Amino acid sequence: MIDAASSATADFVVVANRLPVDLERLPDGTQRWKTSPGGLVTALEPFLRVHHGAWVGWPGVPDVEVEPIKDDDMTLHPVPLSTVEVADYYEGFSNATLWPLYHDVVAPPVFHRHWWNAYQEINERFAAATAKVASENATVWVQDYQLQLVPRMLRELRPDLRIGFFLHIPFPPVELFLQLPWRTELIRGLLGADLVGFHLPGGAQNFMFLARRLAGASASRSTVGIRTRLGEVNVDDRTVRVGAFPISIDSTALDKMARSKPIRQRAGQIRGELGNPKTILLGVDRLDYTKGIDVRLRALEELYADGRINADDVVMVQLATPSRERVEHYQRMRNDIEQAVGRINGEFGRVGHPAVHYLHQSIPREELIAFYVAADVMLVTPVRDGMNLVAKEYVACRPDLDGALVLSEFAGAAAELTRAFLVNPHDLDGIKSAIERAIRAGPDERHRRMRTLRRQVMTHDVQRWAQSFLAALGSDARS
Ligand code: GDG
Repeated sequence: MIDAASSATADFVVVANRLPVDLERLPDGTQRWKTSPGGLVTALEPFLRVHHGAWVGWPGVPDVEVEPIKDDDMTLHPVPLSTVEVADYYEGFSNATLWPLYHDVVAPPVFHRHWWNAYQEINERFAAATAKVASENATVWVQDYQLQLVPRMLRELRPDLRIGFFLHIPFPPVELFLQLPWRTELIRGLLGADLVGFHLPGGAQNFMFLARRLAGASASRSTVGIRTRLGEVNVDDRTVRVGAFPISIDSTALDKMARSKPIRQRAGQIRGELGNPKTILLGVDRLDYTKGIDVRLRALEELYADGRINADDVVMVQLATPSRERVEHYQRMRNDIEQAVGRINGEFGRVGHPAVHYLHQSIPREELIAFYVAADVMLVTPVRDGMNLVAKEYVACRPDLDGALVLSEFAGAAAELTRAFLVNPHDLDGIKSAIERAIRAGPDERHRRMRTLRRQVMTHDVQRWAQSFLAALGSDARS
C-alpha cells in the first residue's frame, strides 16, 4: 500500500540512484507508482521494514516533484532530476564516463567537465535529502557508482551518522582509475564512509592503494586476505574500513518458484514453442556492451558454420532487456547484435525454426524463471561484470541438478562458481569448446557440477550479504 508520508526521520536509510518503485505516466496524463522489485529491494526490504527505514532515490521520470510516500513500513523520498540533469549526471557522467572506465575501458570513457559538474550537484542533492531524512546517529547505506561523492558530502552535513557505501560494479585497476581527471575527488568522496564495500577483494585492494596514493591515507592493515576480510585505512583522524562483500540473490525464493507446478509447466511449454530442440541455450542480460552478447553469438555462429552443432538440435534464446537507450554506444551495439542475430538466422534457420530467438523486451519475473528452468545451457559471457546475478539465479532455479552454466572468468560470480564451465571471453575458440562441452556433458557431470554450484548459491544468499555488510558497518540494523 502506498500513501502520502509523514515527515518523520528514520534510523536506517538506503540511498540509491533509483527508488524501489517507478513513477509511471499513463496515456491519460495521470501518474501512478509501479513497484520494481530488484535484488537490492529484496535484500534490504526486511531491514527497512523492521526499522521503519527510508529510501532516498530518483523516481525514474524527469521533471516531476513528488511528495514522500509511505509504502507499508518504509518511507520513500523522491529526489527530483530535470531532463538536462538526467542527460548530464546519469546518462553522461555515470553511464558514459564511469561505467566504461570501471569496466576495463571496454568502451572509451568520455570525459566532459559539464557532466562532472552535474554529477557533483546531484550528489549534493542526494546528500542534502538524506541529511534531512536520517535521524540522529542513524545508519545510512549509500549504493553504487552514481553516488560516490555522497559519503563525504553527507559526513560534512551530518557527522553523527554511520555511513556505509557499496559499489555494485567492478572497481577498476589502479592504472585505469588514474585516467579520471577527478580521481582524487572521487576517492575522497568514498572515504567519507565508515565502511566501503566491493564485490571482490581485488576491488578493495585497488581502492586502498588509491586512498593512500591520492588522499594521503595510511593503511593500518595492509592486506585484505581471506581471513582478515576487512582492511582499514586512516584518513583525517578517522578509520575507514574496506572489504569484499559478494552480493547474491534470494536463493530460497527462486528455488521454490522453480519447483512450482505452474513454472515447470510453462518451462515445458517454452520447449514446445521452440520446436522441442535437444538443447536450449539461454542468454539473459540488460542490453549492455559489457555483457558479451556479441561474443556468444559469434561463438554460436562459428559452431553452426563448423558443423559442430546444428540448428535442428540446438537453438538459442537471447533475452535482452532494453537499457540506456539514449547513450550513443548502446545504440550502436544494439544494431550490431541485431545484425548478428539476423545473419545467423538467415544462414542457419528455417522457416518457422529460427536458430536464435531474440527478444528486446523485459519479461515478467515468473516467465524469466520458466526460461531458466527450460534452458539446458546458460551462457553468461561478460567481458567484465561486477558480480552477475543471472548466473546465480540460473543455479538457484535448478533444484533438478540439471543444466550447465558457461561463465566468464571476468564476472565477479566466477570467484564463487568455480565449477561452472569457465571461459575467457576474449578467447573465441575457448568459448566454442566450452559451449560444446556443456552441450555434450553427460548427466553425471552436469549433476556433479550443479550440486557444487548450488551448495554455494543456496548458502550464500542476499540476506546473508546484507547482514554481513551491516554487521561490519557496526550497525544495529539487523533483523
Ligand atoms: C549490476 C552489476 C551486479 C534481466 N532481464 C530481465 C530481468 N533481469 C534481471 C535479472 C537480474 C538483473 O536483472 C540483472 O542483474 P545482473 O547482476 O546480471 O546485472 P546488472 O543489471 O548489470 O547489475 C552486476 C549487480 O549490479 C548487483 O550488484 O551483479 O555485476 O553490473 O536479477 O534477473 N528481470 C525480469 N525480466 C527481464 O527481462 N523480470
